[in-house]
Amino acid sequence: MSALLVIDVQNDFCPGGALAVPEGDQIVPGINALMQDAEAVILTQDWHPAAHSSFASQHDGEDPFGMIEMPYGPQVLWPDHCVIGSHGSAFHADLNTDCAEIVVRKGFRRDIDSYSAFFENDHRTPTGLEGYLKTRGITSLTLVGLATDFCVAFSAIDAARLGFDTTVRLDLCRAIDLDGSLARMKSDMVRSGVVLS
Ligand code: VGL
Ligand code: ZN
Repeated sequence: MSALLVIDVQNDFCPGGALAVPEGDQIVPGINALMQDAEAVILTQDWHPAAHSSFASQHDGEDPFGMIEMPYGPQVLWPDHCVIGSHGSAFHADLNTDCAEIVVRKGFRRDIDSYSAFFENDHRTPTGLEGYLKTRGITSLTLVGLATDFCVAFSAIDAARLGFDTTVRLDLCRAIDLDGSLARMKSDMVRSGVVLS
């Protein structure tokens, strides 16, 4: 059985949002269409407390898009985004969320970020999605959403490592592309066995 995994199609990642991904909203109609044919639909939602440690605003003298060292490794600092319950954290109004069988929220612990839908940024703390998929007999995943080079790529690489047949539909993703991150993450995905289509 296969599932469509829709990553973080939220207002803050769309034009006008706090961490807007160029053309982030343009993928919504295509994702809605793909949902109609999917055997199962899973949505993820970036979901941060207001004082989340990935926010540059929480670190004196640091600016958004800088890097810091966290106990679990290097971390990009972001503008405040996807604060729990805010308009920015809501799904894009045109996304057909009715199809979703489960919504996985991530990044809700103040001290650790979570790009991947499977593990937080320590690459150890599970979200529970692996168990959900495996107990449902889902073996194959198609990923779409935002952003290609962060949450989509981290999720796809973890999915492939966990043994799922994993495809990323690049036409239904858009990237932040910070310091060459898109090219780097595309090659990391291919190296991990992710099919880019
Ligand atoms: C994301 C940066 C910070 C994403 C989430 O959805 O790709 N990127 N939080
Ligand atoms: Zn985030």
